[in-house]
Amino acid sequence: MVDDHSPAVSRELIGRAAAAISRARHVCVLTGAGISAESGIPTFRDAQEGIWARFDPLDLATPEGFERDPDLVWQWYEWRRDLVRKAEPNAGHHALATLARRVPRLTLVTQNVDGLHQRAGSTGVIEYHGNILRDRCTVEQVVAERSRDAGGGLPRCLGCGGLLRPDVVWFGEMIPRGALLLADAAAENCDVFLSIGTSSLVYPAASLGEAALRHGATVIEINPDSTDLSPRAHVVLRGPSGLVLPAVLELLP
Ligand code: BJW
Repeated sequence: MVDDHSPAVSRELIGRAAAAISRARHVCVLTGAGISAESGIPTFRDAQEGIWARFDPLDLATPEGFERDPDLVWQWYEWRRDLVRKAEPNAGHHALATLARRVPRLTLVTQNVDGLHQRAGSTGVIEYHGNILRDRCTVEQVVAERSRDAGGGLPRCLGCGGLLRPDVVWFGEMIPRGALLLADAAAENCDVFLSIGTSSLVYPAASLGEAALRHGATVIEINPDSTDLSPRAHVVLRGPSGLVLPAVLELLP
């Protein structure tokens, strides 16, 4: 099946990945924007479309960008929220939800803010960079509801009237403490670490694969392109996760 669409991924490599997973007591999975690409959500390194083509998403996803032009940043987030609401989980998300039932323990850490893993049936997902569908009050620093009388202006907090922002982690901001600790522990204690659809450029998420390597895990990468992690991974499956993950599942005993 994968061979039809993705000749670079041999059955032998898929078999090696499946064999490592079938022996594992604890599988830790880190996903990035690439796993949602097949659901129609652009990655951060994809060329942006339409009016967003002029902007670098990595500039918009910063506290400085929001301070400079909150209206622009909100427009970008509203556009992405709309994409996320209309998107459906793809075969890669579904395969990971199934995989969790086929191994003794699976920890799923996602850098994605789209909630598609949960919608595919994954539970206990560690949202490392937050969730785009939630708002946070910039004054109270808590998840907040929107005031209804914003009058077409920027969204305001129902409780205190403060400016709202998306409840996500921008560059220069700390990862939520609980997510950081749980993800570190999983990376350090797993037997198999799966890095899926991430460029492995953004830290501290990118350090999870490095921690897994240091602690002796078998590291498997699924990505159509090469990343900084690729030369150190034990198995590299060069293909789209929506094709590769179901093929790995098929070969599990
Ligand atoms: C497919 C596919 C298919 C395509 N199938 N695959 C050195 C050490 C430590 C930290 C730093 C450091 N230098 C700088 C830093 C700080 C910074 C950082 O890492 N910068 C780098 C650019 C160098 N990190 C931070 O600021 C983090 N916080 C932090 O470090 O706190 C401590 C601190 C505080 C104060 C000062 C200093 C330190 C926070 C990072 C927050 C990142 N936030 C974003 C936005 C989230 C909200 C939103 O969505 O709007 O998170 S940016 C963006 O990057 C987003 C992503 O989650 C993240 C990672 O991107 P990802 O998922 O890898 O996507 P892409 O687009 O990069 O790659 C997609 C991949 O998919 C590609 O490889 C494709 O090939 C592949 N693909 N189709 C499978 N079908």
